[in-house]
Amino acid sequence: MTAAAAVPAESDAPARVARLSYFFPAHDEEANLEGLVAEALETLPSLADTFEIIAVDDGSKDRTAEIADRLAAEHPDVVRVVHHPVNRGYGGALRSGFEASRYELLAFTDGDRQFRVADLGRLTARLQAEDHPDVVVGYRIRRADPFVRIVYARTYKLANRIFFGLRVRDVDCAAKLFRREALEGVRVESGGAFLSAELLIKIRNLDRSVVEVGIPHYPRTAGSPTGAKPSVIWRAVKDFWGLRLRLWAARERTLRRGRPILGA
Ligand SMILES: Nc1nc2c(ncn2[C@@H]2O[C@H](COP(=O)(O)OP(=O)(O)O)[C@@H](O)[C@H]2O)c(=O)[nH]1
Ligand SMILES: [Mg+2]
Repeated sequence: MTAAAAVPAESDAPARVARLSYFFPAHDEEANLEGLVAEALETLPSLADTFEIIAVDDGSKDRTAEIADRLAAEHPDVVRVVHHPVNRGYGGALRSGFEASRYELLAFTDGDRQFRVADLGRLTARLQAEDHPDVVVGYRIRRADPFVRIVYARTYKLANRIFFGLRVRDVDCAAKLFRREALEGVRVESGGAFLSAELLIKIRNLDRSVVEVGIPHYPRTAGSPTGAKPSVIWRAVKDFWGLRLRLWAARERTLRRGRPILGA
């Protein structure tokens, strides 16, 4: 989606960065949380000189909140938790992750262990390639989800392309890396799953460069997926059309709506 066509998708630039905030949304992820934080604690020292791990507990009803608080108490310098007393939705959880992040580079994955933390190295390496992109987004090399999800995803991708001109291979791939400057001045409105697309649409509108890198994806082995619940899809459809119609009606005003993604 940028003028980066001449640059190879994978990069052999060094993956190590100075300071990285890594966050993930967790909604009823008691079976994944501890393992994911352990994986991050083991991996991130080889990817960043300084890092923080932020779990966003989005009104979980299982033991996610309690486990997250314990992990933060055990690793006070590096593990932090944001709690939402009431569930806000995927986009709301990502927003809290962005707002809580303190470092110059911000990365997230999902909290369900469908990505390996070590694979964020593919994103950090690409960020440090010669063309110096502002944002690196993953695309799932072989998506490990049921067929029906792949059909939904294709339709969604096409709709984003037609109605927003968004040309990314995998809009919803939950492995993304941002330079803080790339997020400055970006305001978002969605609280649901449309946030990932909205963010890319708005970043692109500011002419910041977004490049893509392939990333392995694994089946969920614990907990249950909720990404294709009718309520989640309905909310994304409403947010999608809400943004599209408002952009047609009053483009500049619409771009000023919403909250700054980095917080007020
Ligand atoms: N914030 C938030 N996150 C959620 C919600 N439902 C799921 N998640 C998280 O979003 C990530 C992806 O969810 P998942 O159900 O695996 O969706 P899928 O991979 O699209 O099927 C996981 O980290 C979940 O914990 C929700 O209602 N709110
Ligand atoms: Mg998942």
